[in-house]
Amino acid sequence: MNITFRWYGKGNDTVTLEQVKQIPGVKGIVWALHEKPVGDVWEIEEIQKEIEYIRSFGFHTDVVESVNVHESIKLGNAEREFYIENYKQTIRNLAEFGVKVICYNFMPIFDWTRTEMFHPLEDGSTALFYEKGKVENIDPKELIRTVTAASDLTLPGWEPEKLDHISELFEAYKKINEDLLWGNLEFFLREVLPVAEECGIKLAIHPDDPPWSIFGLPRIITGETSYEKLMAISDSPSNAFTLCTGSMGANPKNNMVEIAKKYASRSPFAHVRNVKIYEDGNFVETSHYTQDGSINIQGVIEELSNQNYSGYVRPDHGRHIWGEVCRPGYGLYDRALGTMYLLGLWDAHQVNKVGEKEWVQFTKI
Ligand code: DNO
Repeated sequence: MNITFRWYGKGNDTVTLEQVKQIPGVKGIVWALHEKPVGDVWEIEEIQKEIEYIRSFGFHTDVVESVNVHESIKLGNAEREFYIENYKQTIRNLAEFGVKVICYNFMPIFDWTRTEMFHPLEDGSTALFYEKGKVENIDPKELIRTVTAASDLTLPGWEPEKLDHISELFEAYKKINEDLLWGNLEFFLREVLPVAEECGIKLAIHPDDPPWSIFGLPRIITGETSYEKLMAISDSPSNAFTLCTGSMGANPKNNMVEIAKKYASRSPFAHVRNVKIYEDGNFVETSHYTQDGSINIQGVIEELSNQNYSGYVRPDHGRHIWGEVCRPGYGLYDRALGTMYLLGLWDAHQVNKVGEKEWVQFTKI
């Protein structure tokens, strides 16, 4: 387990790399060029600048989250060829700097979706909240305004410019059902996977968050069946998954321990976080601690440890605690606590597995 921490860039994050450096066990920074418009090529000089800064703290830069996919590719329209070529060039440019994993998603229009960014929890902290009934009734434009108003910083997937094209996009997606979206994903993968493979990069698709259709838009990366379908598209080692316990696990039918058991070997990257799911389908994000939510985080880490998982793992969204003012879900404190929980679970399981004597040697390596 190679522990990483997501960071949004200098001037675009309330957390500094000096602070991240003090969280035990963090080896790498999960990064992206967040200022780049979706679909533009990430140029060598821009990548180099970001990477050099992160590496100057002794962190690796193996994982990028995300290189977002332009809507034309998801819609399969005439412009997709252009954007696919750009995507390929970005992959090649990232490979120049030794990037190993690119996380991406294939959600139409909206990325992660919540109705409240700072929902009060019983312990006095706040967290991201999803109210099913609200999403069923709210005007999507209103939701974009609510989400983007929550922070002055860029929120990936929630670019305010989206508002300018939202009606056109909804109109275009009227023609796209799940099957067609799968077809467009397949087209994209057939184009980019050979390039990724040649570059030694894994393209790790992120599950839809939440893993069900919203606003009548199709969502297709929702559970085990989606993984089976993805594997049927291509057996390239670059055709990979991002295992996200909180996204896929928001549907209680998805047993994340079983999913980790089956698909961790196809997942070079894992997001580990907890959510508390209510009977009405609402959910709230909690601390990473298993007992605080509905997802068996302990079981997931034990499963990864069983497999001696060597992929990249990051704590994911946390609560906003101790008065921290930060971007929604991405404060320092709760993700630092989450990191320690994940490492604790891992170490405890590993020690049981190999025995105290070997463990001591193992940690020395
Ligand atoms: C939200 C994140 C997502 C994720 C993308 C991956 O906090 O989990 O924005 O990065 O969906 O492409």
